[in-house]
Amino acid sequence: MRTRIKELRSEIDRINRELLALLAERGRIAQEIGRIQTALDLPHYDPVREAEMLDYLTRENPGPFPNETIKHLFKEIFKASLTLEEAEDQKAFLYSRRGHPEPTVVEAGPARFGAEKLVIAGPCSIESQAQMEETAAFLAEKGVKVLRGGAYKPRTSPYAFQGLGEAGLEIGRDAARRHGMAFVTEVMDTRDVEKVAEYADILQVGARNMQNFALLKEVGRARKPVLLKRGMSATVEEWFYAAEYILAQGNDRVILAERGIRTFEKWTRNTLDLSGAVLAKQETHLPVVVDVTHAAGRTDLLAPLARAALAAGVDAVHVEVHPNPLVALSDNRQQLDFAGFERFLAAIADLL
Ligand SMILES: [Mn+2]
Repeated sequence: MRTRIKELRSEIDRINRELLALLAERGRIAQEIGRIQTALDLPHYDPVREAEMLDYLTRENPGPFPNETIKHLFKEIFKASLTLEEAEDQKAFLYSRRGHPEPTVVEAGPARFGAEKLVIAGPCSIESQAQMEETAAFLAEKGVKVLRGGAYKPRTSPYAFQGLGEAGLEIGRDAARRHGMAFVTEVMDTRDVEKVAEYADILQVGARNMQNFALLKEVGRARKPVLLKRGMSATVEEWFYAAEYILAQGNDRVILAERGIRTFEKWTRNTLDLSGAVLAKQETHLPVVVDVTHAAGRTDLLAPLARAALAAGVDAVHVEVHPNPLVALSDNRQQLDFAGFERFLAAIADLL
């Protein structure tokens, strides 16, 4: 009896190998179909075709497996084939590392994103010439190469401080220039892109605008690097597709920024999705920034989160710094004062 089991098992092994060869052949044919569908702009998933296949498979099922089992097994094969077809398309995405293995370096003023570890720092909002001058002088002295500051503020309440607008842009640019820094600031409206690009070295698309496709196309046409923040409820895939909108317009200088996503957690303002940031490094060739200020929303977590992000391989960390956070016109509970920033920098210095 035992020899019989051995014999039958060697039969099973032979059939397994035949099934494997057949699956491989099926996979290659599915890939070929996928390539043609892509060329013709046809969808890969065809529910009618799947229903037809399941129909004849169950009709011609000789047993002993019941039809439900046959359906289940073949549905898995269909799903695996669809994944293969979609993986082929990934190569065509401009953001994808598959078609662009070497990392992209984005230069902005003295900063080289993707080629060196960087810190982006500055106040949430640009409030006055004195505030920006004081902050830029302090940060430049600490070796920070990129100055941030918002002139157009997307505020949850329409009655909250909305930013200084063009006057703020001028203040930010001048402070950065005086101290040899690059200036990054947010643009919220397609009508402002040209104007903001005159002042900024890097255009920021904020989390709330990540799927503002008109804005993405407009900054895609601008001749300035773009810092694209991930939407607070956006999947990693949606974030990459947003980058694709910019890249597809011919602007290849895109920097991705993870800034925390919305979860059920209440002790932090958002939840830092470090796996999303690492995926961005692995799946795309673009530089990746982690914004610890907006991810945590509390100053006591900034250094540990920044350490984790840098150790995980991201290119830069972003942190808000204000000469006097208590009187800041926005985000006043999460910005660092100068002494706090010095401690922050000391805590991450070995990873820069
Ligand atoms: Mn802020």
